[in-house]
Amino acid sequence: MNCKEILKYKLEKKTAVAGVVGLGYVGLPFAVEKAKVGFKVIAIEQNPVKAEKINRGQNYIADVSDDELKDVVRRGLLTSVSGFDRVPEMDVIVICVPTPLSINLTPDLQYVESVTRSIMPKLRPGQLITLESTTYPGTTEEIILPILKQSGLEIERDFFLAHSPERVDPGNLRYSTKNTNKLLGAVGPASLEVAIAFYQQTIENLVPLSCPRAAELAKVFENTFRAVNIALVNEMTLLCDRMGLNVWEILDAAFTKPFGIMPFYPGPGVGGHCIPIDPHYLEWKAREYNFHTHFIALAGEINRKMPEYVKDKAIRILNHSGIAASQARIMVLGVAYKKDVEDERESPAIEIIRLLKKEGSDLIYHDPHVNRLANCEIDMNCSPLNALTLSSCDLVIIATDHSNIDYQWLVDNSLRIFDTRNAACNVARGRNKITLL
Ligand code: SAJ
Repeated sequence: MNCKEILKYKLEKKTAVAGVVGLGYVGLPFAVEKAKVGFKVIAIEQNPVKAEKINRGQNYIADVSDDELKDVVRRGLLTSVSGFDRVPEMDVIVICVPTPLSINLTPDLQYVESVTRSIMPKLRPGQLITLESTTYPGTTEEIILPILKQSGLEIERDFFLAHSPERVDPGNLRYSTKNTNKLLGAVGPASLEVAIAFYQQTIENLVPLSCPRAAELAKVFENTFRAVNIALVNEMTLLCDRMGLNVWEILDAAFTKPFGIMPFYPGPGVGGHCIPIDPHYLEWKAREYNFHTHFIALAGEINRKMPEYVKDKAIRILNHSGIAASQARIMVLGVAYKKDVEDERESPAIEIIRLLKKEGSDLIYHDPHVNRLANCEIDMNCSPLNALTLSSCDLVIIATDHSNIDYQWLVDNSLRIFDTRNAACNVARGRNKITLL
């Protein structure tokens, strides 16, 4: 049997060893799904704290079941290491590392490249490598493949390579790693065969495509679609503000149309590790083809402007009560990048805090999911959410609409509220205290 046949046999018999590089919101759920169906999984996590937690069966990703993690670790089906020494034991290696942007919005593939360079010297015949990180079309074949070829092994004969973009929606209780349709683009027919044999063990519906670039572009399109539509409703917000109209009423009305429209809602900005980032990967790559992606550029500009708009409107609200921003105490309620998650990466709330601090306001925050905010410019602990604290605040800005807040109680106990998420839409009493985005 050749390498492809041996690998397919191991995958069908579940004797193959799966490797996962990066135990974040993508890697850990994937590793647990693989272990649950009986694969031995070796995870490479460069953060020793995370690696140690996993080996103790301690979960740190909200979308992963604590009990399922404990069980697969106890059964020896999932272990975490911090180096690449055990790469030769792995039959499949799934790369799930971050693909951030540099400070000037260009792709930063340092993690993908460094992981690939660490794998290469230990690559052996019979291994499949798949990249799950979201990236620009061309990464798999232009960055990863040339590095792996330095091993002297032959692609499609000795080793196999594919791109299968993650589609994790943190906090989504309906769609998980298992039941979310999964795209698959491989560098050749043999790689596609083994990639299908690998993924079909844990993913209910695979969508094979013609090549890795098709999968890479389809994924970035998905997130660009969201960024552009979010920017559209954010722009409507700015217009409605000028026109003295309630954008939430307008959008709710428009979304009563039963066809040909899809609900998106304005907000204080766009956060997370995907929507504010992924479209700029495509924008950057398109320049290579002398192509300017107008929608991506405009959407990014509008979405990035929202925190400044929130800051300006907050100052307006305070002025209407004769309060100078420099004399005001403001609570930002909710700092995670979206509702019911604990992740504050790229959260617009952080930018709003930074901007209002620059105006001299005294800022505090409360978020039931985020105990502390610490980055280069901000170091704040979560303040308690009680009547005493609220009575000391001239303004409460609802920046994230977490479900576990009693918004009627909040309005009853606040002086004035700037609701950037329409989170208090069901509040009847005290609506005169509320200003909407
Ligand atoms: N947002 C709005 N208005 C909206 C929707 C979202 O302001 O109508 C904001 C959110 O508050 C958040 C940001 O945009 O700050 C991103 O929200 P999101 O839910 O679109 O993004 P993520 O990063 O949590 O998850 C997305 C996935 N979301 C959905 O499909 C619903 C999906 O695009 C990807 O699978 C995932 O990013 C990823 O990993 O790429």
